[in-house]
Amino acid sequence: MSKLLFPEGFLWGAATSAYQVEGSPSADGKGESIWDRFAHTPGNTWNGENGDTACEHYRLYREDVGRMADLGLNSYRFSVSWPRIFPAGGGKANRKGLDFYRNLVEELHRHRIRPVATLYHWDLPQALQDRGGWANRDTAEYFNQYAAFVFENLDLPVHLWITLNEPWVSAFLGHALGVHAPGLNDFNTALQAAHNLLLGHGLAVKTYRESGRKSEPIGIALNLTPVEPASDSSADLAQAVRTDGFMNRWFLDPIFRSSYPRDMIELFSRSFQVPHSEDDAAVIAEPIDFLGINNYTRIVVRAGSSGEDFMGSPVNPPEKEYTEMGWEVYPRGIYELLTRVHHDYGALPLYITENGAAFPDRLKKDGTIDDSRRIAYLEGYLAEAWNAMQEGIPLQGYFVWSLMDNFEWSFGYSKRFGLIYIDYQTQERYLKNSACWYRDVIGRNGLEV
Ligand code: IFM
Repeated sequence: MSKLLFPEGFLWGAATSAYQVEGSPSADGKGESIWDRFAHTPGNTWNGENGDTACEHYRLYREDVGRMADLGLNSYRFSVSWPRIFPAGGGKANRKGLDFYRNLVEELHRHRIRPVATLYHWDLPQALQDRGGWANRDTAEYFNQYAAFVFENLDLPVHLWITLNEPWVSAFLGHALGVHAPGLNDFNTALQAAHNLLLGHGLAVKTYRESGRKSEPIGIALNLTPVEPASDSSADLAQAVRTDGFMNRWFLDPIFRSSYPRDMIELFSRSFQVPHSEDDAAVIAEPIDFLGINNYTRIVVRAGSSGEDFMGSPVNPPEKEYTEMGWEVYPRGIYELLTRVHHDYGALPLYITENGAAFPDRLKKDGTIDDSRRIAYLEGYLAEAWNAMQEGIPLQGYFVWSLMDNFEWSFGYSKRFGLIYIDYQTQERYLKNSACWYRDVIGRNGLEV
C-alpha cells in the first residue's frame, strides 16, 4: 500500500449550487429565475420536477454546515443566487437575500470551513431573460453590477471568488440545444450568449480589481473535457481538434490568450455570426488568480458528416465503466487536463472545482448506503490529480460534486451525485460510505492506495 500525501493547506471541499439545493424559491423577496420558469414548464424536466424544495438548504443550512464539519471539510463551494439579491436582475437590491449568504458564510467561519463563492451558477433573473437574457449584451453589465454589490456588501471574507460556473453549459445547453434554461435552440444566439457571459466575467474581475477593496483570489470555473479521436484516421484526428476547440478552447483561449481560437473562428464563421470586438477581448482576458476545472469524463469522438461538424459523433468505447449519467469513468483525464492547462495556458494556481459521479444509490433499512463505485471513482481521480502534482502542477484544492444529492437540472432528482443521501420525502440526510471514506482521506491528508 502506498500513501499519496497532499500538501499542507490543500483545500478539501465539496460543492453545491443555489438552485440545486436551496429550495424556498420566493422566500424573503427572491425573484423568479430562468430555472424556476424552465422547470415549471411542462416537458422540460424528468417527471416535471423542479427546485422548489430541493434539499431545503435555505432552511437547513446550519445543520448542513454541521455535517460538513463532521466530515472534516475545510472548504465549501456554494453559489449565490442572483435573483435573491436582485429579484428583478438590477435596480434595488434585496438585503434579505444577501443576509442568507452572510449567515451561511458566518456559519462556515464558525466551523473553520473556507467559503468559496460562485456568483453565477445558471439562475439568471427571469426579468433579464425577458429582455433577451445572455444574448443581450446589457446582461453582462447587469452581472457586473450584481457582482460589485456582492463584493462590496458581503462583509465577511470568502476564500475564493468564482465569477461563472461552466459558461459553456449556460450558453450551449441553454441556447443551442434547449435542454437547459432558457430552452432556446439557436446556435447564433448561443455564440452571442457565450460571448456576453465571458464579457460579464471580465467586467466583474475588472470591477473587483479596480475597487481594490478585497484581495481574495478571483477566477472562473470551466467545464473541461479531454477529447480523443475514436481511431487514428485523419478524419477522426481532425474531428477531435474541432470538438476540443468547441468544448475547451472556445473558453480557455479568450480568457488566457485574448482571442477565440483561430481555427474555430474560421469554422464557425462559415455558418454563423461570431461575435468580435478587440475591446471586449481585452476585458475578457482580464487576468485571473486561478482557474477552476470541473471534470467528470472524457469525450471519444468519431468524425461527423463533414469537416464543418464541430461536435462529431461521440462514441462509448466498449468495456469501460460508465456512471448513471452515461459518462465514462476516466480518471487519467484529470491528469491530462491539469498538465495541459498548465503547459498551454500558464502557471496559475488550479483547483478542481467539481468532480464526482452519479450512481443508483440505495438507502438500506439500517440507514447506510454502500456506494463503493463512487469511492473507487473519487479515489481514481484524486490519485491522478496527485500524479499531476508530482510533476509540479500547482493544484491547490479539490471539491467533490456534490456535498449532497440534489436537483440535477433536466434530470430532476433522478441522479444522485452526493456524498450525503437525501430522502426527499422527509429531508433526512444520511452519510453514504463515500462520505466516511472522504472524511478519512481528509483526516490523513491523502490517499492510501
Ligand atoms: O450538477 C451539475 C452542476 O450543476 C454543474 N456541473 C456538473 C454537475 C453534474 O451534472
